[in-house]
Amino acid sequence: MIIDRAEVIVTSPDRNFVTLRLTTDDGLTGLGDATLNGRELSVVSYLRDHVVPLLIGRDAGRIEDTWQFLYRSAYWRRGPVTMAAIAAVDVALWDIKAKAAGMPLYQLLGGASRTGLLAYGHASGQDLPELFDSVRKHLELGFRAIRIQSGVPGLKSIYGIASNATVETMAGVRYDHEPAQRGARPAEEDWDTRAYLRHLPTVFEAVRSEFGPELPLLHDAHHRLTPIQAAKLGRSLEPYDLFWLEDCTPAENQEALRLVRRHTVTPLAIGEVFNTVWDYQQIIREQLIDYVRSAVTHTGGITHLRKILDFAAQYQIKSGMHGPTDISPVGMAAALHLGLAIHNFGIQEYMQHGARTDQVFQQSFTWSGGLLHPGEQPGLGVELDTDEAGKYPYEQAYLPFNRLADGTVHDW
Ligand code: CS2
Ligand code: MG
Repeated sequence: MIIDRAEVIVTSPDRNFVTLRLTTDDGLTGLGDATLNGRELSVVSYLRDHVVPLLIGRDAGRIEDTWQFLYRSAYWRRGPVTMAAIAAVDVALWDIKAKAAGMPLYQLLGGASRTGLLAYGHASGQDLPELFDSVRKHLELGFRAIRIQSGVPGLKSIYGIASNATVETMAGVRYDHEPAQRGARPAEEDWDTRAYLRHLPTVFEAVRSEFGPELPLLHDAHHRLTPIQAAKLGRSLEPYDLFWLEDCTPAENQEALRLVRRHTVTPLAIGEVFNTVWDYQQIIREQLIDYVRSAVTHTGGITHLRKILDFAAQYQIKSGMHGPTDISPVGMAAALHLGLAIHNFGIQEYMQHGARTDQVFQQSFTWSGGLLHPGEQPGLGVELDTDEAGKYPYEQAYLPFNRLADGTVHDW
């Protein structure tokens, strides 16, 4: 199986997506997601200008060798652009190998370790009534775990509140929050940590009294707190028994989590902006997190993320793969196949894509009883309709950024 064609397909049905499609000399195709939100074209160039010329003529069956070749021969290692490009090649090759074997990819990865994948949905609201309404909508959709994001009095617009952006999904339900806004410049948002720290525990108190103690509840602090503020938040949320508190503090300095861990037993999830195992070494070895948040698309593909999760398993740390709308249906399918096969699966994030996106990407995953399953099609189970994709050219879009009241740029 020799790779004799490699295409980088950019489309923007409901948002921008970058997809690599590899075709072998015997006509098998494989897809890989290379979408890096707000910086999509950098990965397109990395693939088109530097990687694609190296793939033509290679043996499609040598996945590990191709991974090592792309990682080591680049000389410049790691980083979001490189690891998204390598991820796309890796997943496309796994798709081809599973198709050649005539089986769904999870079977090639060792078979199913469970009947389906518990997934969480995004409930949000500017205020409690809107939030409660969103929780009820997600329970009606079958979600058995829910992420709670709330507006903060005094702040105009903050991360995660769906009412800020609307796109109709297949099910006609309001589209979850799409952070990247189309336009020539990133939107500026305001932030006040003390107001947030005062307000959030009251939100969880209200949600627990409205929906009871059982429902698994998650929250994303989205990298905005210092370690001691994160410790304080984790402790103040302990009475509400969160499934996890995510990205409580920027984790470039992995040591920062020691301070958080010292003060709270609220489970911690980190890693969606990480790209390699080296970003996790200390926080896994020192048991400073409970969930690995990396997505296949941003962490060097199935080949590399599986190694991170195998490392994490030694410390009883589980997966909590990133699954927002900027992970394409191809990246999502890869996450579902890997998640079904590994033992230390924790939970899967599931934001529904828009109706146009579902036209461009034909998918075979299933959603029932609050569980996702990748389906039984050979390979990933996703096909890309090139003509449909061609209808939606790339549109510049940026993630917002934050400024504090005194004008200081802050983590968004
Ligand atoms: C978020 C993402 O889903 C999440 O947990 O952190 O929505 C994140 O903001 C986007 O993926 C950024 O592109
Ligand atoms: Mg997050």
